[in-house]
Amino acid sequence: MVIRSAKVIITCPGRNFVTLKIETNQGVYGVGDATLNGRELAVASYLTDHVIPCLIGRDAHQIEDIWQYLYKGAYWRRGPVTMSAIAAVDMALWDIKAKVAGLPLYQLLGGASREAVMVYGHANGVSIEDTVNVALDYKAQGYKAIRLQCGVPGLASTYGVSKDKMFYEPADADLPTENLWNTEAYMRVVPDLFKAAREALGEEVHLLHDVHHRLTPIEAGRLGRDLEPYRPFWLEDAVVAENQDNFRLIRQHTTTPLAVGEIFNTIWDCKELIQNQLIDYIRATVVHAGGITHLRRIAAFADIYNVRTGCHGATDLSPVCMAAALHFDRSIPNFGIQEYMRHTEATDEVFPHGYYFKDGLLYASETPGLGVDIDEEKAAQYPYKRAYLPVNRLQDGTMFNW
Ligand code: EZ4
Ligand code: CO
Repeated sequence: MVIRSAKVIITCPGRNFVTLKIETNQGVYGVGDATLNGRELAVASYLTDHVIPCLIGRDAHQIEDIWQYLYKGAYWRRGPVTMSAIAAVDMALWDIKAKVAGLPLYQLLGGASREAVMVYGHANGVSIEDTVNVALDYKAQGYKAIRLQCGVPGLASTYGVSKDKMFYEPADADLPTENLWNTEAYMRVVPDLFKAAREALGEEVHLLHDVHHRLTPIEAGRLGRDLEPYRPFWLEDAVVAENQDNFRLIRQHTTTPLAVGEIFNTIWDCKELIQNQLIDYIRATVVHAGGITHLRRIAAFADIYNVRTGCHGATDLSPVCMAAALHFDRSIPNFGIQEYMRHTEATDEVFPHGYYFKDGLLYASETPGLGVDIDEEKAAQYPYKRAYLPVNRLQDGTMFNW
């Protein structure tokens, strides 16, 4: 079975998505997510101009060899653009293989280690009270885990806090929005938020928080320690991670579990973090970390160091990536939790899928393949619209860590 053709489909049903569709000479096709938030067209070009010509005529079953060929053969390794493009090819080929086998993908990855996967939803509001009220709604909907973010007193806007309670889209403008940041005010409000949330929500539900890389290691150590009485499930992206030793410093000061990795592309971004047991959850995800093939390698490495997975699952991860993530999550032994943000109705219509949410869990599709498709006619109704993530500055104007 050889690859006959492949194309890139760009659509914007509320936000931009880039999707690769690979067709074989036997009529079977597969889809892969290639969306890189705010840099979508770079991956589209990488695929169309540089990868697709090398795929035509190859054996669609040789997933591992094609992965190695695209990674090692390019000479220029790693990076988000390259690894998202490789991921899209990898997802589409796994989709094809599972369709040919007549099995849902998790069956080819070793079968189910669990029936369904625990997800966390996003509760955010301008004030502590707002956020706690949204979290109570999530709890009433059956969520077992909830991420809490609230506005910082004195700051006009904060990344990670949306204006819309139902749908949250951080890539909000044609040119980047600029947010101002105040570490002291932030460090005061988050423990108060967790205290109020524990009191309102009780002991059972897991509570999470995302720092979005806005602290220094010693500040993160302090925040982790201040949150300990409320037993957070994790503290995410407490600091930037280019210097993996940052996490050693945090570890010395707190037992709050640490999660990082939504912007990681390969195992090399987290090798020291994992082998030195400096983190508890690795957040790398299918589309940005080289596809199912490479994410399985990361997870297998993490497993021997007691690190569990917590795949990124914000709205910029398309339903194609979410479908792939759920088969992966369902199969591996060291699954921890899966992030889940609802897509808009228009997105769900462009990407019909079989996975579904029930009682705080997501269930992978049981149809052969990934169990997700792209409706090309509907996709064509939503042309690409440039959109960027915001940038962050200290109040004196300095460009900050994040
Ligand atoms: O900043 O998806 O945990 N989730 C997040 C998201 C990310 C965006 C980046 O594309 O941090 O809001
Ligand atoms: Co995050």
